[in-house]
Formats: sequence, structure tokens, C-alpha cells
Amino acid sequence: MAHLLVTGGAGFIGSNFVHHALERTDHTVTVLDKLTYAGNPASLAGLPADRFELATGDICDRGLVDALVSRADAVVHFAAESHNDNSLNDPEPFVRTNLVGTFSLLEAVRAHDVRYHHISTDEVYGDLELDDPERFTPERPYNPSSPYSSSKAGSDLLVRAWVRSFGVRATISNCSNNYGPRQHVEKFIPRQITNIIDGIRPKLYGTGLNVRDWIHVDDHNAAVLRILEAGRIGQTYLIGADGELDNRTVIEKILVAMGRDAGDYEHVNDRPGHDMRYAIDATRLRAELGWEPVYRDFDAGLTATIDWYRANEDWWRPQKAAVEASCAARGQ
Ligand code: NAD
Ligand code: TDX
Repeated sequence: MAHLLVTGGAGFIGSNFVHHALERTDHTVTVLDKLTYAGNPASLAGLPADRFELATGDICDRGLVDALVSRADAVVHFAAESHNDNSLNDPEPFVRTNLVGTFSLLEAVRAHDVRYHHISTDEVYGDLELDDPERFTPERPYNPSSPYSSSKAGSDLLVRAWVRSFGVRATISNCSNNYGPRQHVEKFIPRQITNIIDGIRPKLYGTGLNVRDWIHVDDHNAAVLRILEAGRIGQTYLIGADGELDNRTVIEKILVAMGRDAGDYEHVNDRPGHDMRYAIDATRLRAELGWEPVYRDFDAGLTATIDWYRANEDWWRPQKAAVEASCAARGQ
């Protein structure tokens, strides 16, 4: 049994991680979360009070972080500004939270010699052409495109330096696009599901030929638990489930699953600098740690996700109007 400090645990992936870890292990968990627009305490409702607590605060607060890290056996760092479109509108919080926040955590785990796992994204590698036979591997040079992905790339490099220079016991994982319950409605799949519920036509950026490599959030989190248990210190693990689909296909699948015509969507302005394709080669994770995805049927996972948004309108409704207003301001 261990005590985990989970940053960003009120967000999409972090909250699913906390549920997953409390169900499958006997660990105890403290979540540190600033409860920004993206953090929702309702995502942590119903967790056992004797094994879970929420500390509301900022990962950039060195004193708070030091105190929480000092009583943890391991830190799992999910907290971030996570939305590319927001980073194009206002990069400042991305630099602060993703870079300065990671620095603050690294200094605390260094001071207290606490195991650290750093959650990152495949977007640090930039993008691939549609017809490129290669996929991302851990050896690929970093080449991020957006303020979001460059701030995540910088945070990964801080971790690598703290491992090499100070002997911090850290691992890094870079995962592809997640889907599942409790994802903010600003993101692609929840935005389209909730648009259809609201009688709004789904919105496809640009041509919609851009490819994302989809993985269910529980498969991501099972891999993170496995890395915490058995990952090699200093190692980078890529997490992906061979789920490449173009955005147009995903919108058509959502429409059909919700009983609508597959062509009932509209093209809107493209994202500036829009990455064309991401694709993960997860060989190291599979071979070294024996991880395999459980959710291999995207259509089934998508249907369950649609059901979750239908059943949990109270959870997403308060965010929806603001998201649509900011998309409309960008012609999206
Ligand atoms: P999210 O935006 O849903 O959640 C982020 C959480 O971090 C929120 O609860 C927010 O309140 C909290 N937070 C933000 N700034 C903070 C601060 N300064 N101090 C404390 N808490 C703060 O994000 P997500 O989609 O769950 O992503 C989680 C992590 O996974 C991020 O590091 C992201 O880069 C990474 N990731 C996401 C995906 C994806 O598909 N969503 C894929 C790969 C990697
Ligand atoms: O309304 C939309 N229409 C649309 O066509 C939205 C919101 C998005 N898109 C497109 C843009 C992307 O090609 O869908 C794709 C997915 O978009 P997002 O959900 O914004 O995700 P992406 O930019 O790919 O980044 C996500 O995966 C990697 C997460 O937000 C990141 O945190 C993670 O690192």
C-alpha cells in the first residue's frame, strides 16, 4: 500500500485515474488540484473518505507542494493546461502551469526523494504526414507545434534533466488522444456529442482529414499504474492502442451512434498550425511491462461514452454555453 499525490485529479484523465487506482489497489490518494475551469470536484464524488482527500491549490505554490509531497510515497503529475485551442488564444497559463508547475513538483520530489511519474502527450513529437509509414517512438526528436505541446515538451525535458543531474526517481509517459467519461466539453468528442444532444450540428475543423490515435482513458490509466509499479527509472514510455481514425470518420460514427444522418455536420475554420496526424508505437510498454489495451472496440467505447454524456447532463451543462461562445468567436 502506498500514498499517492495525484495532481490534476479533478480533471478528465486524473479523476478517472483516481477512481481506477482506488478500485484496483489499496493505495490512498491525495488530489492536488487548482479547480480551474477544467477541474470539477463532482468527478471525485463518492470516493471512500478514509482513502481519499482533495487539497485545493496550485502546483506552482512551492510551500504547499513541498508539504504534500513530503507525506507521499509517489507523485503522479496530471495537472496541466490541456487544450490546444486555448493555448493559441492565451499561452501564458500554459507556460506557468505546465513549466513552472512541473519545476515546483520536481524540486519537491528531489528534496524528499519521492518517486515521480510525469504524464505527457504524444504531441511533443509534432505531427506525421498521412502517408508516413512511421509512428512515434521514444527515440524520435521532439518537434512540438503549439504553445500547449511546446510547454509539455519543455516539462518533459525538465524531468529528464532532474533525473540525470539530481538522481530524481522519475518516469515519463506520452499518451495519444484519450476518450471516455468526464472529459471537458471543449474537447472534440464530448463537444460533438453534446452539440447533437443540444440540436447543434457537429463542427469539423478544416478538411477533417487530420488523424488522431484514440485510446480509452482506462487503458491509459492502467498503463500509468503499471509504470508506477514496474517502470524503469529515467525511462520514457509511449502509450497508445493502435486507434488511428480521421476526425471526419469520428464525427460520422458519433452521428450514426446517436441516430442521425452521417453527413449532418458542418466544416468550420481550421485550427492554426493544426497537426495532421499522431500515431504511437507502444512496443516498449507492451514488451517491457506486459501492458495491453482492454478497450479494443472503438465503436463500443464511443457508445458507452455517449451514454455517459446523456446520463450526466448535470455534470457538463454548466460549461457548455461558454465553450460554444468561445468557439463561435473563432469561427469554430
Ligand atoms: P484536463 O484539462 O481535463 O484537467 C487538468 C486538471 O489540472 C484540471 O482538474 C485543472 O483544474 C488542473 N490544473 C490546471 N492547472 C493547475 C494548477 N496550476 N495547479 C493545480 N491544478 C491545476 O486535462 P486532461 O485531459 O485530464 O489531461 C491530463 C494530463 O494528461 C495533462 O498533463 C495532459 O497534457 C495529458 N494528456 C492528455 C491527453 C488527452 O487526450 N486529454 C492525452 C495525452 C496526455
Ligand atoms: O470542435 C472540434 N472540431 C474538430 O474538428 C474540436 C474541439 C476539435 N476538432 C479536431 C482538432 C483535432 O484534430 O479534433 C481533433 C481533436 O481535438 P482536441 O480534442 O482539441 O484534441 P487535440 O488537440 O488532438 O489534443 C488532445 O490530445 C492530446 C488533448 O486535448 C491534449 O491534452 C492531448 O495532449
